[in-house]
Amino acid sequence: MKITRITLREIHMPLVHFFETSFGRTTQRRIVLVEVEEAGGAAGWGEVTAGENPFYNEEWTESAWLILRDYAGPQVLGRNLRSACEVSALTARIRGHQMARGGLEAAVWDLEARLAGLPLWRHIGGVRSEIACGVSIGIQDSVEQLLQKIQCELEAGYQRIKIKIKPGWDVDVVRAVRGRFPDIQLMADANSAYRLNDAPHLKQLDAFGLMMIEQPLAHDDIIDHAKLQARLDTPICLDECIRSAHTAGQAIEMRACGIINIKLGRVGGFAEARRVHDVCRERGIPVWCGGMLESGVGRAHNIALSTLENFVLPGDVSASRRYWQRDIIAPPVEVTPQGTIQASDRPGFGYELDLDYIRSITAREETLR
Ligand code: OSB
Ligand code: MG
Repeated sequence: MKITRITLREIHMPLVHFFETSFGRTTQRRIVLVEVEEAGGAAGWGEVTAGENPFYNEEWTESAWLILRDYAGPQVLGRNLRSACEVSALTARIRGHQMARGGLEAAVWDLEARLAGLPLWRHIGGVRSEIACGVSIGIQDSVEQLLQKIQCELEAGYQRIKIKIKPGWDVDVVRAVRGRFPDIQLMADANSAYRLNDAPHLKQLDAFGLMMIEQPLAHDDIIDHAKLQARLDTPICLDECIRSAHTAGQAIEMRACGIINIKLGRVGGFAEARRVHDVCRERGIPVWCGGMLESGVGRAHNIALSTLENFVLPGDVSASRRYWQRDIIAPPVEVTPQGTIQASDRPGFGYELDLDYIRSITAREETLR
């Protein structure tokens, strides 16, 4: 597999509804897509999951573009790869920037699956053709609006509800949701909005039977999460803190969490995501697949990842229509009335690219040869 061309595209896609977390509100995505081509003319596609601003982690659209163009791309271009497994090592000299590196890596996995004539999910070692889906619901303008949204998503079939919390939108909101929906699988994601001092406040959440509380403390602080977990009955799920199989192993050893959210981009691609998955499986830690408001390309990759054995909890992988009026893949990702997504049996990530639409929303494009 000789990589002869890498094309970067930045596309702009307005969200159907704004998405608000403790670190801010997003209304329009600026997404970097990576297309890799090999000598025989076959192509693979990946998506960089970085946000528009360096607020979730240190990466953003602009940093990803430069890392891909000036560092990660040149390391892979012209190489004769024996396997997609090599990509991560080729760019390992770059400190951090896993999302940029991961977008390129995922594109090569897609390409390799296509060349092998296999669906990506089988190519990475997936064990199920149907995945369980939950939704992540952002901070709303009112509690009533949030309750209405939850009602809608439950009617659509989604198996679990995640709500975003932050100081001032937490205990009372969770109480209201539990009051209205006593039996649903419910969890809360704080995106690092609290400090260890807030432990007594967060302890109140133990009363509501949450499946987990996701990343309550700082994005890079495993030790304080361990201290907090010792004081909470509710399992902590780490998101931002888990950047590699190594950090996952450390978090588990420190008892900083009972559950781990694996995001393909955050850990730098499929090879590392599988290693995180394996570490968690060996230590009895269940995992699920997180989302970053992906377009169809990243969404399709998340579906593939979710078919690995230890993805035993519903993930934040949901239908295209929750995000986009029109997705860049055809058909769009749809969810069954049972709240599942069927993995495609077509080669590669399993969907057609809507190239005309992609062209029409491309803000910049650059090809490395
Ligand atoms: O913490 O999981 C998160 C979106 C952007 C940044 C961080 C997160 C999220 C989500 C959205 O929760 C998940 C999705 O629906 O894609
Ligand atoms: Mg999260």
